[in-house]
Amino acid sequence: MPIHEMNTANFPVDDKGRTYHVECKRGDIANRVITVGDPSRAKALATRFDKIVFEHTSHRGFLIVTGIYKNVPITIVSIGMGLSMMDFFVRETRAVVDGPMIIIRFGSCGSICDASAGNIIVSDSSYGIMRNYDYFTTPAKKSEAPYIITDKVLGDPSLTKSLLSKLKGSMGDDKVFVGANGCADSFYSSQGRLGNDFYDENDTLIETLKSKFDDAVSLEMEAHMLYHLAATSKDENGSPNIRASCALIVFANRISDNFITPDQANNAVKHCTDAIFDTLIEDNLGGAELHSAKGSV
Ligand code: R1P
Ligand code: URA
Repeated sequence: MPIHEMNTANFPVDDKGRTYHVECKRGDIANRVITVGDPSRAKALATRFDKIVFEHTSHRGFLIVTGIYKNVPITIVSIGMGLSMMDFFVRETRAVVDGPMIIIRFGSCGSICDASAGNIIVSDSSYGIMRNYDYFTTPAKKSEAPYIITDKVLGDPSLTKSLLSKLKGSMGDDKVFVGANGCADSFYSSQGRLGNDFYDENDTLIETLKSKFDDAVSLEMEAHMLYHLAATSKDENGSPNIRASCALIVFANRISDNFITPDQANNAVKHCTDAIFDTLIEDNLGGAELHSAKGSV
């Protein structure tokens, strides 16, 4: 449904057609989008634009930067952390963009494979890991598992293939890994971090994930929502109109317990920027006509 036909109860917009949380309106967002968690990562990526055509920070902290790279408009949006923020971002940008969208998440993760701090993991699929809330507070549910683990949802295979090969080209084959990402509803309990302040029952969680998925490589907090919404998106003919992929900088190795330094993190962003931008502009959006942000191209 076009945004001007939506009523406020279903989809609040202001008098200029700006969505309520992300504060984007038609023309602000390109069909090719990079989403990150941290606004400083968004700003570092944006230095690669030849020209910036739109920049806005919403009252809820979403930062949008739309720019031109090699004559093609790309939008970068930093969203903060977690499933709800990804949901706000995907739904509100989708509502103001005409035609197909491709979205690459450039985030950070904990590695549960051989990838070490500063390496990159490309998620060819993602599954959800959610605390089974009732297990902890409803005695009758104590026979259930403490964590709910969903099935995997695939990222877009062609976008993932292109992203993987470009990242290997710039980082080196041995620094880029690929596999299934676990997307958790907590940085702590549902990523298997142990602590004494809460009943979490998560000491075998990482082993459980690895035995359920033999390609389990990483843990973070947004990719499953992105892939789920891409898979359930629909255009006016009922066909999906969002394709997505995901590259994650390893911030922590959860097995060897090392954590990234600020220099390693900045380096990883520098080395990945062209690979991500080039993946986006080389994709022809399924042959669809290009819709430009701010009418630039
Ligand atoms: C947790 O520290 C945050 O880092 C990861 C997680 O998914 C979570 O959002 O990603 P970003 O670096 O993109 O925020
Ligand atoms: N982000 C996460 O969600 N988990 C980690 O361990 C590191 C970054």
